[in-house]
Amino acid sequence: KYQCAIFDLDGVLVDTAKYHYLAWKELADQLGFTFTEEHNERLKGVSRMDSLDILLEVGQMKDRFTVSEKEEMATEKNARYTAYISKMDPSQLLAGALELLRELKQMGIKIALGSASKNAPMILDRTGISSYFDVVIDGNSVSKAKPDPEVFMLGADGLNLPYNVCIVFEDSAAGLEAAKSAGMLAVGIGEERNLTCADVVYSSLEKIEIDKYF
Ligand code: B16
Ligand code: MG
Repeated sequence: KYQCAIFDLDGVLVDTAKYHYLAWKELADQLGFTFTEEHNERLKGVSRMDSLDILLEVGQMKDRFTVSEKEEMATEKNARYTAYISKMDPSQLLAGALELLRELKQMGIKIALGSASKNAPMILDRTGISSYFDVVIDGNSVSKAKPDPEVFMLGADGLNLPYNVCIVFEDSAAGLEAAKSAGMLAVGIGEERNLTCADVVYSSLEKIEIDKYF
């Protein structure tokens, strides 16, 4: 049986992809090209600066800007994004998230966050779930992005637990790959066809048979 649950944030506990999309789309609009929700799929689980590179590639503007211009664009995007997430509340938790966190807590299972987002603390706070986490690893604490396993390894290390007693809940292919290379059980949340490297896939957190794992 497993002793620790490590959660990705965007796409697993909350749906912030829509806010990332709106904020990136405004930048694309300013630059004069179309950025669709389908393009936005490519940004899931990817760091802020890597997301900007993908966006500029979509607009065929990849090599047109200096590093400091790109930093400025990312800062503006983040200001728009944080304006959206500062208005979030607990009703925006995804189906089954709160119930699962509660049950795990009651069972004495350790809970960690393993997110690429530098805004994770604000999102946890606004949705009222900060207190469930024994350790929070986010974009502020990692040096290597998913699919590198660093983010999940730091979570287990922070709890003094071996990697093979940890389960990772993830909605991105890069995150599942990261979980596998850390030697953890990789549980995909979403559509099976997008998450082929998962050990098992559930369509939502509500569907997880908790007694099977803990
Ligand atoms: P920020 P996760 C990721 O969070 C998002 O999926 C991704 O779209 C975003 O670019 C990244 O965080 C960085 O976010 O700009 O807030 O630092 O899925 O790893 O929880
Ligand atoms: Mg995610």
